[in-house]
Amino acid sequence: MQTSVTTIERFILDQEDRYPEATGELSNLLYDIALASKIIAAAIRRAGLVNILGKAGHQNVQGEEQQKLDVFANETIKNCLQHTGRVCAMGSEEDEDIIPVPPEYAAGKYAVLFDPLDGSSNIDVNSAVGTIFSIYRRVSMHGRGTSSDVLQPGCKQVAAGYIMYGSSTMLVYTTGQGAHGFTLDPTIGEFLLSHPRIVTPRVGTYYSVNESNFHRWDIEMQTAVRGLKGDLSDGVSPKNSRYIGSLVGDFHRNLVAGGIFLYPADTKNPKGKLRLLYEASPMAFIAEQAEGSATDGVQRILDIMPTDLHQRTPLVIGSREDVGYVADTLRRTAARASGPVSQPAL
Ligand code: AHM
Ligand code: MG
Repeated sequence: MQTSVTTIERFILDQEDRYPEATGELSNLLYDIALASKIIAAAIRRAGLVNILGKAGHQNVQGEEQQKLDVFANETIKNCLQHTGRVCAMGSEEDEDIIPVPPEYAAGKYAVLFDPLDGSSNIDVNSAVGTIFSIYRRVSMHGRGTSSDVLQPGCKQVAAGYIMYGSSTMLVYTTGQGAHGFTLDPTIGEFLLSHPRIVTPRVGTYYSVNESNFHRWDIEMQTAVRGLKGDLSDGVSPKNSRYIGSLVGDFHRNLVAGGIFLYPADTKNPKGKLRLLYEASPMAFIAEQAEGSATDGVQRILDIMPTDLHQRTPLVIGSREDVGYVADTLRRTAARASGPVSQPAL
């Protein structure tokens, strides 16, 4: 029987030891999130048994139907964070406005953004869902947090991660020292290090995109996706298609096995569907730490300056060379279309 394991607590502490000036607050904040995720994982596991599945009966700020587990996950994370004195403000996919810590609690030095239960349309069919989080150091000087604390570009994140509630529960996070993965051992209730320093292949096997939107994309994106499938003479070697419709599940598979995930802008979602602050930016931080990359098609995701808590962005993320291929193809196709020969030489 194996007796030497690395718990997430020990791993975070070991990383913190490299910084003599560290106060331990960020480490404790990460444990708080790990605790919240264990509570959510337990609820998801029991979901079919305790009749917690189904619609909560109202819509969230994006006009989408909330599931009961969305509400539960959102409340759980807020309850695990707001009283600790480590957080000044939060932002959630499920809340319209920023959430300053309640006045009865001390305000801390971090702002946390999260999507409490991403891919929740998958809940009723028992497929992978996840929690995504992003942490910034506060920029406001004192008191409860303000929108300036949550509206920061992704390159200012001090930590980010996701928890995938799949066949097992996994937590992947980065503090800028590589991306590391932990698997929850349900028998002891601990996250154990299972994927130290994840490095995603430079060229992936998979492409992941909702291809039912093909006719809604512009010609540039249609050309790039055809290239990923190997339909073009200047394309890449053909990739396999894999798409769950759950960002955490699709991203995680491609991170580990190599691949590219795309959620482009389309005529229905002209700015893309995914949210910059609590979906694209944290995933982009992890991708880059795993030697992958992320773009909106024009600029690096981590350089986008947010103006709105729930702002959306197109997202192309994953293996570095594949993301580069898509960005180049978008550029080249646009240049050809606006040049003297308007017909792309495919
Ligand atoms: P959600 O935050 O409402 O769950 O939506 C985000 C999800 C992502 O997990 C996933 O990548 C995408 O929406 C799938 O969208 P679609 O069903 O349009 O392919
Ligand atoms: Mg979401």
